[in-house]
Amino acid sequence: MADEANEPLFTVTKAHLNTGLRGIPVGTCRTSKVDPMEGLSYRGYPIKQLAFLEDEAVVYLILNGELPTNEQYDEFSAMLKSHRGVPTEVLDLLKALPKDGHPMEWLIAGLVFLGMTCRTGDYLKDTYNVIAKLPELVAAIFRIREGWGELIPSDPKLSLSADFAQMLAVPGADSRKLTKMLRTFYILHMDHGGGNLSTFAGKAIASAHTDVYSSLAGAMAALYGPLHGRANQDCLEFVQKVGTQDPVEMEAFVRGELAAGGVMYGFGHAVLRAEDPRAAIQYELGEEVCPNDPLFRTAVVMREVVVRVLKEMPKVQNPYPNVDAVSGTLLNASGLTNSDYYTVLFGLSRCTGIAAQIVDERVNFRGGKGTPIVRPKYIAENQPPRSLGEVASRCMLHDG
Ligand code: NMX
Ligand code: MLT
Repeated sequence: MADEANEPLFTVTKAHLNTGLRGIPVGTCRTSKVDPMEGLSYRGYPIKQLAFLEDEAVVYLILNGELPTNEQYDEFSAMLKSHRGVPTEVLDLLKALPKDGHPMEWLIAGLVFLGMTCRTGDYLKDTYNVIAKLPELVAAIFRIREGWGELIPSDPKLSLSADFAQMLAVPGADSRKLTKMLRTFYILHMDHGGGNLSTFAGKAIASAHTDVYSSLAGAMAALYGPLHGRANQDCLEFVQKVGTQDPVEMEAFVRGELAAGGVMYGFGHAVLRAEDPRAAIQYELGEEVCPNDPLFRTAVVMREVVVRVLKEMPKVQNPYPNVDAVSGTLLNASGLTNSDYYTVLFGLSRCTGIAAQIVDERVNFRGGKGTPIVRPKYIAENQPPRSLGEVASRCMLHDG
């Protein structure tokens, strides 16, 4: 009988080296799956079926493998509420951070501060802590950094994203619209398989038995990159720069940008090979909440024009919109106009999936032993053996 464990899944050739591990299986993921054509599902539920549920039910699903019954929901929600509350000393530390720092740098710092003050060392308890405390931490980052006045306390009657919206209290925003947008955004961004850069980085850090907070801080540093999470910030700026809803003018602009080596932010993906269902959900939501917003209308035209132009470039494996293509224009239309903060919203949500996967890798996999420390092989190159004489001929030996 064939030994299933030794069945080859993938043959690595030299051509796979230095390609960002693209397509090479390295582990298993139970929380979510990214099918190249169908897109994202959480625990087997396509994201479209989950996008408008209660956010804490989706958090429960990711952590526990099934949507909760009403009773389980109430119990879970109460348990999460008992973990709310960011220590005052963390809020005071945030107040001392340089305002010039990017909000993602504040989030990274905030996670480290939370670790110093709230760490239990138990991966699951620390995961509950992070999920429950992050909305208040991120709301504080906005309010302190933007000088929006006193911090607003958490409201125990509200679920995670509704509470987040009321703690943010974005000046001038339509709070009903913004709450709906933030809830959907929160659910759509929670998890995206095991191999996206921030998740992979967070799990790799945790494989050294580093705690959840520092592992997530490292993961957020990965998310901060413009090719990953920060594309949502750059994407709004890009839609603004496109500046026209005329398809002919737009096409000329797009071609010019690409000829100059520019990137079409919000388009393409390392795994997906069709339009991201999370983008499709957001285009639909935009038609409902901000159909006449000029930037939204521009983004809708880009959905056709950019795809058409990218399809002409054989090297681009996926010319279609990804999760970031339109999220910024919806947030902007709901009153959250400063795109510097969009990646922090992505991080607030993605920490859920990353932490859930860290729990699996640290305490559930390999019969509870956890996965070993991550240590892939790099093949040494251009390193001929050196003789002692060569050292002496190239540098001065110091006296000591
Ligand atoms: N605009 C311009 N060039 C692109 C794009 C794009 N949207 N997508 C891919 N390419 C280029 C890519 O730079 C590469 O060029 P080269 O070989 O000269 O280095 C070539 O096409 C092949 O890339 P792919 O294999 O299709 O994509 P890859 O897996 O390397 O990268 C992304 C995936 C997402 C980094 C890439 O599509 C991209 O840079 N997109 C724009 C940024 C973006 O929207 N990122 C958000 C991703 C989602 N997220 O939230 O993390
Ligand atoms: C995403 O949400 O699309 C990502 O984190 C990027 C990826 O899956 O590689």
